[in-house]
Amino acid sequence: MEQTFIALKPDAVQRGYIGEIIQRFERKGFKLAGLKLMHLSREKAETHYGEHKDKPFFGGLVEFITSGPIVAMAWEGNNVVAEARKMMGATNPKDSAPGTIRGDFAVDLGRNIIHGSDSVESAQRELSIFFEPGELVCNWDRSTEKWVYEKPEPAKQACSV
Ligand code: DAT
Ligand code: MG
Repeated sequence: MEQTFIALKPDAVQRGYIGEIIQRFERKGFKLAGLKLMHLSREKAETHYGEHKDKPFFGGLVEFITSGPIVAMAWEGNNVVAEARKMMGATNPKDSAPGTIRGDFAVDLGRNIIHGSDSVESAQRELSIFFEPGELVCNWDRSTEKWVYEKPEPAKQACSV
């Protein structure tokens, strides 16, 4: 069972969309494995967005992501990394289809309200930046599991962080 890292950026928190966005992941059938409201340090922001450090928008991106509280989350499910990216829509909201999170809630590239890991490897790396060992909750039995999956897997006993 895969895990992904999702962050609701400061614009999502300020605009009051925490509940609505979380609801989309719940309704889909994904399972929550970690959740916290936090103010990201500059150091962690630079590590998280390290792949973009030579891009012209890097400074502004770090400023923005550290400008207010964010909601950091771990979500679990079959193919959740790719599915969450589909639910989020294209990076630039002007290209995000209506019905996607960015398509429905955002207009501007620099205020695109949500982050989601782009691969299983990125998810692992990012989860370990935002969550301390022991903070994720992987081993809880969800009573609806057999209504989400035809062949449900038992809850993970060991978390990835
Ligand atoms: P994503 O967030 O869809 O994974 P990304 O990793 O390419 O997209 O970029 C990270 C964030 O940086 C993105 O959510 C918004 C911002 N960004 C990307 N390209 C940009 C650009 N050309 N100008 C300004 N901000 C940009
Ligand atoms: Mg990215």
